[in-house]
Amino acid sequence: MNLFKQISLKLKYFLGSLFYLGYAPQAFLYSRKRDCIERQFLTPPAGEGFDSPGKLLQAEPAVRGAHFYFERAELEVSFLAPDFVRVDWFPGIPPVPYGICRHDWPEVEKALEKTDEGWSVSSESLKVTVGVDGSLKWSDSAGVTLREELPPRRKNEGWVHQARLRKEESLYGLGERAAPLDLRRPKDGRLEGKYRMWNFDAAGKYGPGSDPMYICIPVYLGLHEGGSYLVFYENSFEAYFTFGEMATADFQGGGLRYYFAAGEPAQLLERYTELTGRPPLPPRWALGYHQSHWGYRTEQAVREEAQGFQSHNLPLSAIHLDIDCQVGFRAFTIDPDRFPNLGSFTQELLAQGVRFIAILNPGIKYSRQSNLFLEGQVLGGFCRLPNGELATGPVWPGWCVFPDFTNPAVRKWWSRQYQYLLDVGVAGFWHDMNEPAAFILWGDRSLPKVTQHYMEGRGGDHREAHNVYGLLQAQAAYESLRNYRSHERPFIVSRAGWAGLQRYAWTWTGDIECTWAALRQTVATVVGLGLSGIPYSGPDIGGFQGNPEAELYLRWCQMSSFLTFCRTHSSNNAEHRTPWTYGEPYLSLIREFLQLRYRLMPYFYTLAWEASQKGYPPVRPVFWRDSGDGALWGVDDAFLLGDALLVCPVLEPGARSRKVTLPKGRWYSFWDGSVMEGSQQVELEAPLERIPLLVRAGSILPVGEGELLTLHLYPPVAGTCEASVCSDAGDGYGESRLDQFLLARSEKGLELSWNQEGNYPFPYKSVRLHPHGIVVQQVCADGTEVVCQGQPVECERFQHVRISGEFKNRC
Ligand code: NBV
Repeated sequence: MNLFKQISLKLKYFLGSLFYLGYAPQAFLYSRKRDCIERQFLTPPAGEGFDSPGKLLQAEPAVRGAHFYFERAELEVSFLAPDFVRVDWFPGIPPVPYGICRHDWPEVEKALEKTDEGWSVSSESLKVTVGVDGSLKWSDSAGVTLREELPPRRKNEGWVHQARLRKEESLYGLGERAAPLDLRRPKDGRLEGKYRMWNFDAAGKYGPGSDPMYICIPVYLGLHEGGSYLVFYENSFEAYFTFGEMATADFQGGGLRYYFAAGEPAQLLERYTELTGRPPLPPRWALGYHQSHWGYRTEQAVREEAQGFQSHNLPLSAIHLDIDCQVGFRAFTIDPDRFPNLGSFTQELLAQGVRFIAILNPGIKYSRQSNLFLEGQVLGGFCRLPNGELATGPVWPGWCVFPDFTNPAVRKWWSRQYQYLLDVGVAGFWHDMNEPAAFILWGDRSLPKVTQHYMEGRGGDHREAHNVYGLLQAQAAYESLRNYRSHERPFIVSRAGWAGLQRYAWTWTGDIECTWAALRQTVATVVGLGLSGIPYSGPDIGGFQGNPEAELYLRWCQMSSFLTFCRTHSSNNAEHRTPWTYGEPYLSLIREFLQLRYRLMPYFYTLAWEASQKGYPPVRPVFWRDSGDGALWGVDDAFLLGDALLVCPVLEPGARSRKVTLPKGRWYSFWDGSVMEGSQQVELEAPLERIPLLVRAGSILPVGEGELLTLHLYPPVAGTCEASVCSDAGDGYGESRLDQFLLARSEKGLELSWNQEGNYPFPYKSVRLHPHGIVVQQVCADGTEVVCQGQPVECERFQHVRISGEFKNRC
């Protein structure tokens, strides 16, 4: 970097810091006030609690399971499905069901029996044994114990719940975490993961080890030699989770209601998202590349950015506008002086295939000059303190008030605010600072814990409402977009959230630092979010604060090309960063990966459709389909994209090769078709221009280029495999189609059959088949020989294709 650039960057950083300093007096006053209010109103917790539920007195059958009466507590076990159970311990206030989507579950056949240990309630696939002391044991239909829970303890107004863990057991999830994927082994394999449940603004910069983060969800998946299970606590209060010898969940308030599911990871996600909601199919463009920077101040700056993508021949689907496009950083504003023709400008961008996304913070400027403030006041829609005062806190516009999204009338009012930006062509919204965050000099970066909330009418305070705040803001936005622009699918990105956020929004992993360690962290964070039900996420490519060296940015782009949310973003005091910032050879290398992402769009889109049907995250842990292979449980430097692709990003500076732990089966290199046998660790080349990308034998990978769809056929080691391609108009709620392909391997070659469902017309003019691992001799489509020169074979439409040839690799 030349001297001039270095000086100007330092200056930018310095000015940026001064900018923050401007908020220091308000942050000071706020921190003091928050402490004072909490001292005044945060009463010592009522209720004494108890160390155990006492002895079991009575058990009786209930419609869905059984009811148990203990000396000091009651327990209800309800089967929602044969492999899915809800457990309720009383006393404790029942949760407002913000996380829950499904309430009507069909009745399940179950039996209540007295046993030597106590009582058991069982379905065809799961048995829960309730001990006379209140301990619970979960076992599968083969009698294998999946989990042993200790009698819960009531601590003041909350509960402490503990389960024994096996030595080898690994745990995943808890929403967004800057920890290794296996949350039980954060350091050197030692068993000591500690995690807080309290959505938290990392405020500009975080790295591996930071805890908590913006999205905390009390859900985790356990994996051990006996099988796998999932536990979700429906409790939004602040909590502390410890994963050591035991798994401990320590809730500061609320009832102890949790759900237990047993099965393979895929089945667990299916159940969990049946309960908390499936992610709707996003608009197809959202799976493209997004460009963002905190610093696009004018229409011209945005126009130039979009032109940069055109002139560098780079694909671009959306540009995100940060707070500097607003008037005084106020929500729902875009400065008309700097964006004088917003309506025509968004159309100009759209004509180039680029969507305009606008940022939005929940804090409303506390000012009688603000209509939003006056309206919200009339509605009585802002959060208040126990003394009746408005809860105010400093954020970007200065002193702000905060809408109480736990009030349906407030959500409705908030929903209406999006309308005019939708009318001028804003395509989607980016919710920031919605933990909610306030500026502080010390203490908690949010509202006082005693802040009052409506909680759908039953009342409550911020200790309970904090973690669902971002979720409910996202709900208001989603409903707004469904309502005001009903022919298009909503696109919302939310920094904070809770269980069920997937129903409304995507997320990004916040203000991650610009380091190689941060790049590595992204894999575990994104995969962990997926296992917590949130399938659409990605990092600020290159990191938020600071300026990555060219190689780091390139490696970050290469990895993110395979994540669901692919967006470069950077802070206002970092250098403006785009794929061409570093010149050649980086620009060409990044272009290649972004173009590959767009070619893989039929695959991405089909995975998104699958997520909407089953809740499977497109980005998956390497153990997803091989959960019995302990060698994969700790792998968090690679991930699966769907079932077909194993993505192995390069996470170290200067590395030109890397180790890859292969799941069982056979694997093809995407780049050169070379073959590797699975269940081993291999060292693969990773020159600057490539990261190892492998395809599982037994995959059909759809690749689209304009009107041509290429099906890459990777023969199964034996037998058959299948894949689908989902197509529709790419947005809206019209017709769709599913093309299902079945590939069978025999001694003589391959047979491919094509089954079509749905009324949307097939969007490709021709189909090309590209078989791998076989020297093709003859191809017949529906009984007629097809001319084939070389490997790829052009076909029009067919029902059945026979590919005869010699396999390069025997079974
Ligand atoms: O709006 C400014 C930033 C935004 O660029 C970033 O992505 C958010 O995570 N925002 C945080 C607020 C300020 C952070 C220091």
